[in-house]
Amino acid sequence: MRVLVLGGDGFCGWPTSLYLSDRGHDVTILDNLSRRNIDNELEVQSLTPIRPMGERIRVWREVTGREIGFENLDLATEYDRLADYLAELRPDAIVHFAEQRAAPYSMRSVRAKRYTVDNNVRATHNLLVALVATGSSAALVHLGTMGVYGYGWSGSAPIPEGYLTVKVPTPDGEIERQILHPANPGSVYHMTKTLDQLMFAFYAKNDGLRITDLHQGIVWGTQTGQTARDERLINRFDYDGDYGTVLNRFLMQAAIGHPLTVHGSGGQTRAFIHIRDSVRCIEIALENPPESGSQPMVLNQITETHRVADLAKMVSEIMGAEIANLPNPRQEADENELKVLNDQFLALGLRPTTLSEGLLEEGVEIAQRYRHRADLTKIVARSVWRAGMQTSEDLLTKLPELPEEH
Ligand code: NAD
Ligand code: USQ
Repeated sequence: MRVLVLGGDGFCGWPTSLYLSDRGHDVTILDNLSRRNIDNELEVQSLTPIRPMGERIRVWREVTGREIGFENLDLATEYDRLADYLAELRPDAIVHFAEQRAAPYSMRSVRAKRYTVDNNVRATHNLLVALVATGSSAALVHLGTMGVYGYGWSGSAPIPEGYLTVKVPTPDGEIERQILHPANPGSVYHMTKTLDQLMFAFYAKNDGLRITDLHQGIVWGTQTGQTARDERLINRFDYDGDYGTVLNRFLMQAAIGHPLTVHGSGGQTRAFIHIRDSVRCIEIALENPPESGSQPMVLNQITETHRVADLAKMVSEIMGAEIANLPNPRQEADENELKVLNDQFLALGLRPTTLSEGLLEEGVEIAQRYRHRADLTKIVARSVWRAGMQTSEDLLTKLPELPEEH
């Protein structure tokens, strides 16, 4: 397949691009490198030394003999270039990762809230209009989030895959309807993903676009079989308070001797998926697109759920790290239950890579290799959901010496 990967320079997009290229697909990346610019703005860098895009692609060619195309293009503001590009390239499939994806970043300032909405909503809408305008029949796979469902809305009832069957009372008795699961976003970022869902429903109905929306859980891990082939292909590892996600942060914190930063009591339960399963899920979704005329296909892209406090305990026991319970900068429930259905991916052949000591240790090893790149002032999360919420001071001022065996 000729596959266009939008946002292919990012944490999920880069390993996906390499995986699809390795599997024989003809891959072109479109990315405006905004994520690298946000690193500059936040004055923090990926813990792993990610290389410039040109070098990444050159090394991939050196290692495999395969070409990956790249175009620096802003989906949100360069509509005409996007439409020209789609008309010229005529992709068979498109994977859309290109959005501002950090919930804390989306809450940190008025500017960041507005940027997140402007960027994400316009990027997705421009893409949908351009597909229609160019008469493209490409299958679109979008990376959505488990966070569109919210946490705890349905108590301990399992979260279905996108749609909910409800009974509607009418004067003639009850009728049964399938509706999009009620949206219950917990941040401006998550809100943009709920808006994406409405746009997908409209363009699938009105224009027959073939859309799959993957409601993905928190992705953890760093390397895939492809990114590990050469150090210059290494994947991004975010650890800062805005972009670092909880399990990778705990692994990095354990690796550098920093206490594990549990927000509140750590009673929040979230869904997780390893990066290696994430790239495989995208391939499965590309191989199984919906028919034109059907509603967007929604798949829950998760393999397991865990409570934050349990993850901290597990990492602490394996690595001997301390646990720090910090004030929670987010407005979220102190604890929630979470059961999620992922039957479609399992039926389509996903073999889940669940959390294991070996994989956790692999994450810690990578973080240890690059611990000298860690900036201790960027670890505590300080973007608050409402003005006046309390955050912690830095927990460490100096990188601790590691014991001999490290
Ligand atoms: P990322 O920030 O590392 O990558 C996103 C990429 O998109 C970046 O390279 C960025 O430069 C690019 N981009 C953003 N706006 C763009 C625009 N207007 N035009 C062109 N390029 C643009 O994020 P990620 O972690 O790789 O996440 C990818 C997608 O998966 C996101 O949509 C995110 O919401 C979703 N997702 C991520 C996770 C996770 O844990 N990382 C979990 C669930 C869902
Ligand atoms: N948390 C801590 N300590 C930390 C970091 C986070 O206790 O050091 C807690 C948070 O308070 C929250 C939970 O861990 O309760 C998850 O936070 P996170 O930053 O790991 O994940 P989240 O903000 O939900 O966002 C990430 C991705 C986003 C994706 C989402 C999937 O950044 O792109 O959409 O995971 S999901 O969580 O399923 O909605």
